[in-house]
Amino acid sequence: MSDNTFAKDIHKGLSAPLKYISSKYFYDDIGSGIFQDIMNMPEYYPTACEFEILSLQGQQIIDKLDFAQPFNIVEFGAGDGIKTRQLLRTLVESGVEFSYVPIDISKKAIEELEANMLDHLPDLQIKPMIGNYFSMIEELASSETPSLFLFLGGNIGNYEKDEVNDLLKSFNSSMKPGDKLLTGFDLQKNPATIRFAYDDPKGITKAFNMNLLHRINRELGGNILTNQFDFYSHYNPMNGEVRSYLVSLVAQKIHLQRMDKCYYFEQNELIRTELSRKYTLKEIEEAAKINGYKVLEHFLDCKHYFTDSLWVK
Ligand code: AVI
Repeated sequence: MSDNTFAKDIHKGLSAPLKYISSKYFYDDIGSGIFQDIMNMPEYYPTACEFEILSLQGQQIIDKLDFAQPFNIVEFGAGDGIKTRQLLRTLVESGVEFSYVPIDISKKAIEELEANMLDHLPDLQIKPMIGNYFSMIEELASSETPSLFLFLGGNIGNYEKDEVNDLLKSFNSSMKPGDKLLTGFDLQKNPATIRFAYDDPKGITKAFNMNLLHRINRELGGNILTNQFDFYSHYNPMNGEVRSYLVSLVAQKIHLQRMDKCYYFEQNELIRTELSRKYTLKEIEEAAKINGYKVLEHFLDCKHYFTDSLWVK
């Protein structure tokens, strides 16, 4: 992603009547480090839940695939790959013939992932692809080899409803009949559990959000006084949405040197930063149906907090 896209998106978001910054901008090097800290927090349960599913139910997931060998396991946005590694280990140890194809836009992320996977699983066949999901998935669709696509980590929760449908439809249009999709969905549960996961007592999630302002200062020559902003996050159990915001504590003007532009804030004005939607199993089944998939099975953790849901085209 070029700096120019960042500058344009920030300008657009801070000029909108309801200001926003896309959550994709959380993940610069510093933000990715803070996200690792979030995944290690006791309050942030999704990581441990999905780790449990992929460690303990790998064999059941594989049995459900019903693929001729060899096949591909294609992963969108693999991150550090620790959870995926649990599933891959089960496959390697049972002598299944498959290739692991992680896709990421960042060359650095892919190279690190490849080295790390091979450190732990030296017999793994890994064929990394650098680029955007859709062009890569089309390339894979032209081969005869069946594929399981992985979209893990609950990342789907960060998309608005219409974006979710667009994404699932685009995946579907590039999949072959019989290809499978395994998607991680965080489930609705006791609202207090969700609230703590997104507003932790140590302020790590706050730092994750504040890094957006630091990033604007670093990359766009901003003069933002970050202590003039606070973080606010809210879970609405009526619709399953966690919405996160930055709040301007005072009426203020910020200047971004890179674009030579000023942006004005009223006291208590919000910047929307993130949606983290929590699903019910019924909503997941509806999403599968309207986007051209059949649900094969929901693989749940023991607390029923999270599911990796396996669908077939
Ligand atoms: C990456 N994504 C699934 C995380 C989530 O739970 O929405 C990002 C996150 N935001 C705050 N904490 C974690």
